[in-house]
Amino acid sequence: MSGMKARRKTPPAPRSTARSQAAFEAARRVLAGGVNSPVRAFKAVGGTPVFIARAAGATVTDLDGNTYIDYVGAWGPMILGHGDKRVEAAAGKTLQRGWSSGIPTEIETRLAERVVADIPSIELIRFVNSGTEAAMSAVRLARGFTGRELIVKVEGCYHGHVDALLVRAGSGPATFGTPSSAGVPAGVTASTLVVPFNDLPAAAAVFDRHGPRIAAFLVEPVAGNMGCVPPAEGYLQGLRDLCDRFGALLIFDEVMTGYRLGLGGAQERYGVRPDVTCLGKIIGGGLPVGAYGARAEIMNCLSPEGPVYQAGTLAGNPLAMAAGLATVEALHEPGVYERLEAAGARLAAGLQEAAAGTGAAVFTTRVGSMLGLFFQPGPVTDWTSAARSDTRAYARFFHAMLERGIYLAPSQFETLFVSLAHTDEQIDRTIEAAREALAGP
Ligand code: KE4
Repeated sequence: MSGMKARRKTPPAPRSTARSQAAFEAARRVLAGGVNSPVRAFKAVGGTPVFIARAAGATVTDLDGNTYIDYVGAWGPMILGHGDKRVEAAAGKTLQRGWSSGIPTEIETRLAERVVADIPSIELIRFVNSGTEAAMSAVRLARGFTGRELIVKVEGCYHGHVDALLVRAGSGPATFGTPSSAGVPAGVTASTLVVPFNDLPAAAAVFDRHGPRIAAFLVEPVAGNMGCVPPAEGYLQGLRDLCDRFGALLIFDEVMTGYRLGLGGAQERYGVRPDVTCLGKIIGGGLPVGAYGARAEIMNCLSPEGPVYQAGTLAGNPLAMAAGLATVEALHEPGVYERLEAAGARLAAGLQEAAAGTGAAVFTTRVGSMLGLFFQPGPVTDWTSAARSDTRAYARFFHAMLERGIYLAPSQFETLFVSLAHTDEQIDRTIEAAREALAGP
């Protein structure tokens, strides 16, 4: 790739989006904002969202027949690529046998056995229906287990739309969170403290001040919701040490990193064991799922064994379990994570070269097959630095890439995901498109 000159720009062929436009208008008449999750509405990048007709391998195709190389991958779950036949077969078998009973099924045990064997810190697990539920339940469990009230979270980390975790950091290194959403009473976030990512002194300060009252420190071990921001050297171990010193639980939100960064997730990659792990996304193979797990001493506090309540009509749903188990089993095949690493590295190197070749101020980050693309010189180490990104430049880039058949996250503050289905040719096509897009009109 090195030394590739920016080829003469070939303006992208005109792309019809009439059917997506009509679909969005219809959706807006009956769905709040026309979507079932805000980021999908393209508000952060402008324009009208495309509606997908089908997805296969590394691509998605919209209602107007435009096909895109997809780097959203359902926000992480589709690590095998779309339409994986192993997952389809497993889900199909479950559909034939009956896919929802509210009565225990062995498929729940099978997936739990896999996760317990793979994730170093988990002895017992509980499945729920989303990452939000996993984080919400993990926080309740930590408070129930420790008998303490305060939760520390990291500014810029996202753990789903849990009232107590929808908090904006105030100014200063360690502040009590103020609600970042309407409808969340101040009292609900009054027990949530917020510190910057990758700032051990700030974390130590909050423990020095409130340590005996802190139930848990909750963090994404690799931040994926401010863009992709890796932990600084020693940061995760430092949090581990602080939690040990003050008797608080360390909760890793691995909803995104679990099975993304390896069979043992970020905790295996960085060699730091949390007390509680949240999971989601990949373990459902693209169907609704979440989970949280810990050593038995903690999990046995959960109802029906213990006093901490949590429940769910569709928790452990056999269809989601089957899709998740097929996905996780496929990830055990030899060489899988080496392929993901190589694909991620190829894309990151190509994007860096494309930016350098056009003089665009783009700072890229990568951990495995998770990539960040910040429109600024960098470095990006936390939310404050991430927020300096030129979101208008990102929006222009997003649309320029969309016109060239590349579907990126419709927000600067998301992570790009490479799957096992992305070929070198598709990655190189993405890099070429980026070169043209960054070169500007
Ligand atoms: P869900 O409730 O959306 O399944 O999971 C919440 C969640 C928890 N923890 C982490 C680290 C997460 O990344 C998420 C959800 N991720 C976002 C994308 N950054 C989901 C996309 C969306 O909200 O539409």
